Amino acid sequence: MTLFCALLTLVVALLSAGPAALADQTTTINPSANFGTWEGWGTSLAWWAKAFGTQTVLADIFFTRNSVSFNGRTLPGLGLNVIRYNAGASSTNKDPDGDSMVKSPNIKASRQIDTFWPDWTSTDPNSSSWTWTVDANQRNMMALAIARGANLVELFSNSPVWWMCYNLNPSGSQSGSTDNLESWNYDQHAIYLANVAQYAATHWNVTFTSVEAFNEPSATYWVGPTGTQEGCHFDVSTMSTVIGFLRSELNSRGLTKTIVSASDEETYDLAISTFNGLTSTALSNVGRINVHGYQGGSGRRDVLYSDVNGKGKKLWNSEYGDSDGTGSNLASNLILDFVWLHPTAWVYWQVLDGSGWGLITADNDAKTMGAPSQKYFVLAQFTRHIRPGMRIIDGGSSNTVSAYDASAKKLVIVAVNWSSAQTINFDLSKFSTPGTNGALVQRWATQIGSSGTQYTAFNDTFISGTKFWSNFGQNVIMTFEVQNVVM
Ligand SMILES: *[C@@H]1O[C@H](CO)[C@@H](O)[C@H](O)[C@H]1NC(C)=O
Ligand SMILES: *[C@@H]1O[C@H](CO)[C@@H](O)[C@H](O)[C@H]1NC(C)=O
Ligand SMILES: *[C@@H]1O[C@H](CO)[C@@H](O)[C@H](O)[C@H]1NC(C)=O
Ligand SMILES: CC(=O)N[C@H]1CO[C@H](CO)[C@@H](O)[C@@H]1O
Repeated sequence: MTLFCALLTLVVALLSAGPAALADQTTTINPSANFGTWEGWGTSLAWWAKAFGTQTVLADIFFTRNSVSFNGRTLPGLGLNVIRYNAGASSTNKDPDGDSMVKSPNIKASRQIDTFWPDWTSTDPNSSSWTWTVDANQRNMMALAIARGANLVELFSNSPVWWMCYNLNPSGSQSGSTDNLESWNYDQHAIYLANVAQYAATHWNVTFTSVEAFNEPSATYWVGPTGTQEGCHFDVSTMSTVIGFLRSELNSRGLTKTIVSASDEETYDLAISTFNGLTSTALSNVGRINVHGYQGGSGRRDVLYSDVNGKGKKLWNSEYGDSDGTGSNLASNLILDFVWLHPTAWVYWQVLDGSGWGLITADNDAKTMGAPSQKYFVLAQFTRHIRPGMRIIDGGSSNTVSAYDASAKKLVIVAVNWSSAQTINFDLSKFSTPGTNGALVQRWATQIGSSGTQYTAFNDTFISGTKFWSNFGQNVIMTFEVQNVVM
């Protein structure tokens, strides 16, 4: 770089750095957008519920919005209302041929979920081929969640029961890229899930909203010999066949209102190709598309939304997880979902787990619990305020999401500033009544990072004409509730 260029760069930098750092951002909330009615926030049960399913304090923390005492502090309950119950694939018995399950040497005991159908002799759930006493902890947490208001309950499978698999290993096929469900067991996999759904209705007072037979089925990493979880690859053509069996097995048990969801692919892009690869018959039997959020900041969320919405199907982000305890990845990916994917529900994978993955750090094998991470409070900024029944509207910028509660005339805004501290103005002029001039706007703030403010409430923000504003520190996420707003 020449001296002249360096000087010029310095001058340009000085000129732009000053005003930009002080500049306000204005975002105009657009109430005419309608991205659907919010159905809820959730978590999968599975491993953490197997480990901690008897702990009512955890049910209070995750499934109520109460203030809950936990390890000497008070936590704002997250108010989750969606749960996913994992129908297990593992057991230790011998089947009638004398075969037993092949277990990957790498799978932790906490990730092996007991099956209700350990022996293929009979499909009759009343027969001795079925055992309904296993998996008591996960079932207990499901009951605790429902008693606290969880109202959308999905039954899902990570792998068919081991004896339905070619290699008897519920962690996947030998290569990971081929089907592991034996072709003569397609209907058995459907019978398994339909029987669990029916038994739950008659014996557990649990009505599953939906049943999902696959988990990240196009992935090639469900390798049995090295696997660390239950998992199974399915070709798209196999998915179409199994979906048909599942629909008819549910129907024949009178569960015609229980929808079939599919296909819980790992990424938005795989979800697009699977969605477009299912037969039209299979698609007609699918009531909702589930996708996982592991593509992070990439992938065509917009294309998936338009494909799924174009066929009149609902869309959920049914599994999101990351190892970033600061909440930065969660906030940025969740906002991308609101802006581009438009799911009507959003489900965290494991609320208790190790190394940054859990909202509360925990070891599911040692059965020890630690502290909540900043990520817990970042998620609270959304889940405690954007509630089931609200209409998802347009926050007007890539860092703002917004929802509207027509019956309460309440507007909710969640916004983040990823850069240096600045003021963000929220322009409500597109509402016929943008709140009351001078009225209080309640706000809550959480510092994205390794420490800092955790869902702190403030009463210091007021409407001025058709807008209000707030001063954002760097990487602070805030939620605002504006009353008396009319579209
Ligand atoms: C199982 O037994 C119960 C009564 O104990 C009965 O209502 C139910 O229909 C039976 N299920 C099947 C599949 O036979
Ligand atoms: C069954 O569940 C419903 C809804 O979750 C609940 O209202 C009802 O009280 C439950 N019935 C029993 C007998 O527990
Ligand atoms: C803010 O005001 C509301 C309504 O008056 C009240 O319920 C709430 O406790 C106040 N919050 C704070 C942090 O003062
Ligand atoms: C996402 C967002 O709002 N970013 C803004 C944060 O603040 C800086 C200025 O300090 C703006 O330039 C960014 O656009």
